[in-house]
Amino acid sequence: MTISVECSCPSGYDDVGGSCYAVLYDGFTWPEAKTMCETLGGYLLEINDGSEHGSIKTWLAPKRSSLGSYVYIGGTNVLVTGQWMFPNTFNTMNYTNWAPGQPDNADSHEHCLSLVNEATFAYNDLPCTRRENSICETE
Ligand SMILES: [Ca+2]
Ligand SMILES: [Ca+2]
Repeated sequence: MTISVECSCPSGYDDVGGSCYAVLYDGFTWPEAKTMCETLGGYLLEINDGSEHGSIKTWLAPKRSSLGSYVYIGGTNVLVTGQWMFPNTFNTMNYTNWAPGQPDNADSHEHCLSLVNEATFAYNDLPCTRRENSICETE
């Protein structure tokens, strides 16, 4: 008897309802994480809508104890101040889900996007130079 398993995601990525996601646990700065995702054939996670955010929350829930306080995803306003866009496509982020009080651009120094490691996985702007885990996405 032969069982063939069709796996649509590259090695290291989880198949989450047809999308492919991977956590990098290496403590990269945001630019380093962006480069590493590209090296792994993907890009920093772009949450395109509430449905995708929901999938991400479900996928991350059992990983919370190993994630740290924040996890970097694709999103920056470093190119145009106040305008959040995806770094891979430069498209404006139409869907956002900010944590209460965010984005606060603390010390006028927060231009990179993260998810807060709590049940809602809401958004927080962080300095791009912190070392955090991060999430890659690929087709
Ligand atoms: Ca996406
Ligand atoms: Ca912030």
